[in-house]
Amino acid sequence: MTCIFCKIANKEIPSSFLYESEKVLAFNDLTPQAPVHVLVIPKAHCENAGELAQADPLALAELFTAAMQIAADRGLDGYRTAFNTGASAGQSVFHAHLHLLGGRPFAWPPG
Ligand code: DGP
Repeated sequence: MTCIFCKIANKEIPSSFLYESEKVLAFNDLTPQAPVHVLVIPKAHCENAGELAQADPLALAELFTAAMQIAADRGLDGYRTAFNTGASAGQSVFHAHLHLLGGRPFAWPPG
């Protein structure tokens, strides 16, 4: 098992979780790009968001409800969610993960 997020999900790497349910986990990003930068992942391995939508649509939906709850817990009045899919779009970890970013202004369109 070489997937780093599977290792986190399997508790092989000690991490502190901001949210945990049967299907989903959330933890702080190692290289935060905003004052709040949380990754919300399915526990089961899936390469990207589209594959997760096919494999387990309820888990995909829960990534968003978990993000909403964490954003409320952190007092964010707005936040950005993003999935990078494929290396050309900036995906570097090939286990689906929702980025939850907040605590600073965000430009649109994103870079
Ligand atoms: P992406 O580039 O969209 O695949 O995002 C991967 C994110 O995962 C990136 O922001 C850095 C983060 N990351 C990579 N390895 C680890 C890790 O071991 N622990 C944590 N907490 N975050 C990680």
